[in-house]
Amino acid sequence: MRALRLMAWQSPAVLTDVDVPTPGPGEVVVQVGGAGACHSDLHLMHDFGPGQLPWEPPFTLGHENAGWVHRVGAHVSGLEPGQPVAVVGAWGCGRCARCRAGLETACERPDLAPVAGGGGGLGLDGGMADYLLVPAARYLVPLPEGLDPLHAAPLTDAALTPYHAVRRSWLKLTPGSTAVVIGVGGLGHLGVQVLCATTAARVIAVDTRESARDAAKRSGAEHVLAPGPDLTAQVRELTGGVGADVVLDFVGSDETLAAAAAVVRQLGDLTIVGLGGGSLPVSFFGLPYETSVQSTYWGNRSELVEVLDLAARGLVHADVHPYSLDEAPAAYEALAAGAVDGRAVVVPREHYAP
Ligand code: FEH
Ligand code: ZN
Ligand code: ZN
Repeated sequence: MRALRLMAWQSPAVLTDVDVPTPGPGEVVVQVGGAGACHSDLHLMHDFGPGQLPWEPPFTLGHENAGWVHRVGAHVSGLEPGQPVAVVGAWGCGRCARCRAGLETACERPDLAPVAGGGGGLGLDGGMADYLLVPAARYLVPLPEGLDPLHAAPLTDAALTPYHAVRRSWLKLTPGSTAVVIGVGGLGHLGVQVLCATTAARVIAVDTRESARDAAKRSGAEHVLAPGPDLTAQVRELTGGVGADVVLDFVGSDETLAAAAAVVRQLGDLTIVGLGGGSLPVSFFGLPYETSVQSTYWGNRSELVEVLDLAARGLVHADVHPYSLDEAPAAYEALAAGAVDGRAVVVPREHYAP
């Protein structure tokens, strides 16, 4: 089968042929119907080096996947060939205290997991291929009626990550509150939708690109702003001088984190979602009183079930731009050039083929 593989750090992914996987006991082979192209993959190709992550290339990219059950291994029940499924991305050990609580993104026994701190497309072969080997049936969630793998794939990361981040701040996103979304790209546009679908907050979206600000408006943002020297004053004017209760930085650069710190309200949450590599000095008087600065990482199976429900009801909808598997390198080139509004999704096949 064809696969887009990261052969070495700081090298572009290459399309090549590999064996079709066969499921062992407890495993499932998924026929891929959608594999989202994530900015994190660009970091894998261009920024990270040996030893920086707990796993090493070569592996097939694609950690945002959906498709159809193709073959199940011994002892697997409840899944049938042809059944449309979303793939839970973070593959923990399933046995430690965190995994037993359903928090596999925080697995504390990486030595027992299929891959330490990763999953398909993050250290193990992912979904940028015709088939994906999933090590356990619990990493699959049947799709609700009316949702196809092409539109479900982005929900497993680009929607799940913001959903998990917003969910952690739900108590602060009350009527009268304001949320600021910095960066309206693949995750940010869905972050706006998640805020509008699950909270009473007014949403202000910030992006350099007019097309992204338009996408934010379509997604429900009440105000859209361009970053710049007036941003802090504009946000403060829109919030009666107090700032935003929750700021979600989907870029994570020095500049965007500084902008986030300048607009967050006392008692607010400043959540770092993007992997931009930026940092933010945190000190008692350097931020408004009782501001919580936090990172956030992906989301878990139970949250994915909730996100899929939102999508099935039309409350969240990924703007997808499909690419064939042969066009996958071009998808990442467009992503790197900032030319993708919504989410680029690689589609190895459009329908299930037994
Ligand atoms: C990928 C690799 C490392 C950290 C975070 C990520 C996200 O893209 C997963 O959602
Ligand atoms: Zn990702
Ligand atoms: Zn674990």
